Amino acid sequence: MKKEILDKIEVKRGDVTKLKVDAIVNAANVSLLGGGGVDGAIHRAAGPELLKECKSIGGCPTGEARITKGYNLLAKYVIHTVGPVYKGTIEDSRYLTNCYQNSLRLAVENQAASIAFPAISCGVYGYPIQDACRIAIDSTCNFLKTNESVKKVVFILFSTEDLKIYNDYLAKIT
Ligand code: AR6
Repeated sequence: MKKEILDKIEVKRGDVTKLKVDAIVNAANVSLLGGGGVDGAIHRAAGPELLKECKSIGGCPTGEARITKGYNLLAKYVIHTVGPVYKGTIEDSRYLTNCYQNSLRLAVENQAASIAFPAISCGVYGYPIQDACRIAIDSTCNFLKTNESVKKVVFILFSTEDLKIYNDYLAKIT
């Protein structure tokens, strides 16, 4: 992968709700009405206005994305995407690829130059982190090849194990 693409990617350990980027991505569900995991953390940190705006959207199909304001978060926007519940079929990877592409597309449309992704589908939804990591990085790199307005993509991982998987994959494609 070209250096100028990889230079836009940052991988780190931490809590996505604490990041000061233009947009953070939420691993939501089709209702967009909140839940556990990173979704719960984002709603708690953003405050009740976020749920109000989400209710007005009326849901989001798997693989698609919707944007709201960030309210009490440091991020200006929250991009809510719905990852697949892992079943071990070919559709899983297609849906997960769509999540990354559609989230990045919304960032571009809203002039968000920096965006942070948690590991979509890798918690409750059971996606194996190794496979999900490859999809996250490959689909992001492909997107960045043709869209220059996104300057920085952060992959924020909750555990050191997940962080290592991302760093190892990045090293492999460098
Ligand atoms: N910052 C960064 N990563 C986090 C954080 C955080 N604050 N909290 C958890 N993670 P999950 P999913 C990691 O389960 O698998 C919700 O109930 C976590 O360790 O949040 O897409 C929704 O409403 C894991 O690696 O999302 C849906 O119903 C990753 O984020 C369902 O869960 C994703 O885990 C979505 O499941």
